[in-house]
Amino acid sequence: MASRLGLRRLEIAAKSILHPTAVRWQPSPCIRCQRRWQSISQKIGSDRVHFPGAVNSQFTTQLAFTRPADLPGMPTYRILDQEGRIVDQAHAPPDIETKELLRMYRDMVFVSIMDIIMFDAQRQGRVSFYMVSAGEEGIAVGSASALSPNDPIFAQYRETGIFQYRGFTPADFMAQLFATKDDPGRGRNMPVHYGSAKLRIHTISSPLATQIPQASGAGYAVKMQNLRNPTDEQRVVACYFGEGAASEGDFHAALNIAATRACPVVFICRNNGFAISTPTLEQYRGDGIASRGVGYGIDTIRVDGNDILAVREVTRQARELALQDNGRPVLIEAMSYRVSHHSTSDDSFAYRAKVEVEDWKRRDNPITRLRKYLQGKGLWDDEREAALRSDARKEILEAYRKAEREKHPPLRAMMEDVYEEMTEEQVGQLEKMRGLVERYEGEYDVSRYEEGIAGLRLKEVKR
Ligand SMILES: Cc1ncc(C[n+]2csc(CCOP(=O)(O)OP(=O)(O)O)c2C)c(N)n1
Ligand SMILES: [Mg+2]
Repeated sequence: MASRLGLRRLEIAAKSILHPTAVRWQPSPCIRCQRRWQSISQKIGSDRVHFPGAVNSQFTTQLAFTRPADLPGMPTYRILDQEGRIVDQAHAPPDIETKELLRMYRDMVFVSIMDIIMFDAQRQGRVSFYMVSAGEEGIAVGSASALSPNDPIFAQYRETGIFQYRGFTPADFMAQLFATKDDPGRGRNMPVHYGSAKLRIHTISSPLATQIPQASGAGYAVKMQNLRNPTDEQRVVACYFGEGAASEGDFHAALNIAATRACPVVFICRNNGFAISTPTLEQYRGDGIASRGVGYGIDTIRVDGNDILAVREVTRQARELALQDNGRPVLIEAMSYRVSHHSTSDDSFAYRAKVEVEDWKRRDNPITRLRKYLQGKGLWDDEREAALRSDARKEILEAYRKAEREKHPPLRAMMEDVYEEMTEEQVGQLEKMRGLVERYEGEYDVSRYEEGIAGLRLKEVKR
């Protein structure tokens, strides 16, 4: 209770900066407490008692368990069918400029081509690891296109399309994948763990669900900023995760705190049917991840993740909703199918049939769906397709070849940035390492690191 009152005080403080005369901190109870106190006075003969823990529950004499199997599944919103046609002719499709439609298409194609090239690069031993987002490009690109470029993003690892849409260049991707001196993470992360302060995308974390409570916290900070600076652009936080990550405790804590503190966070779950080799049937028994949002009192929608127009429209409206009433969370569950192996370390045909994958590839794919839509509108043809693919390939390979020749950051970078200044222990370890490399010259190839052996020298260390 003490911390809740503390947070409430903070909210009021932010409001009082905004409207100095209108809001003053008073030790009055928070809205939830008021509601609870009001609930004590009940009308005699009422058909419900406002229990503080369930304020709108009617009395019944029917003893019946609520059985999930009897409830209808949450519907899946879509605009386009698998042939790229508008499903409901009575509703005009969202008004999206041609330039934007083509940008979304190009970005999806770009990511899919980079995925093929880099998957092969791993197989050739040129990068240590890679993860593709085949079949899920529409979720990343479509949702990113509906956010403001200033909305902070927390992502998992299969949302390369977000980086592409926000302006990551082929050189940026390659710097991270090849751990070059130009990687802002200074080569200290596994490939595909991109991050960009400039593009407001927090660095990807390997431990699942790390980013979800972080997003709720950032959502609270953004809420305060929105309240304090009402004439500035009002922002939301976007948070992506897989349905597998939603099995982590962090997911539940994050959604609950975002709901109770009314944080403007758009949670976007990619439900692609698998957490590595575990199919969704073995991951949960409820109605997907969407049903959990409702459980936490969060406005929720399920969308066809292979329909980029639907993903974009749902995200656009979720963003608007998230900014209502000084902020509130929204959950989107985007349905798709993980066409690829989980990563380069996985062989998915050990646990699923090849024919199932081939079927999904052929039957439904966000790229072909949008392509058909564009062709139907006369905005795309085979010639443009060939040019796009060839240009993207050229651009990626050029950046790839350049990054492959680039040096890694100096070896001391592995110790830097942990603390503002290196600790004595770190300095000692650095010296020890230099001693080893000098002693066993020939065993360690340090030529691929900037400054070579000098990169381990103490005089270079910022202290
Ligand atoms: C805390 C934690 N547990 C386990 C893992 C190993 N792991 C990496 S990815 C993954 C599957 C995640 O599935 P999902 O969230 O559905 O994302 P998808 O790979 O399907 O995109 C697992 C279990 C991990 N990285 N972190
Ligand atoms: Mg998954």
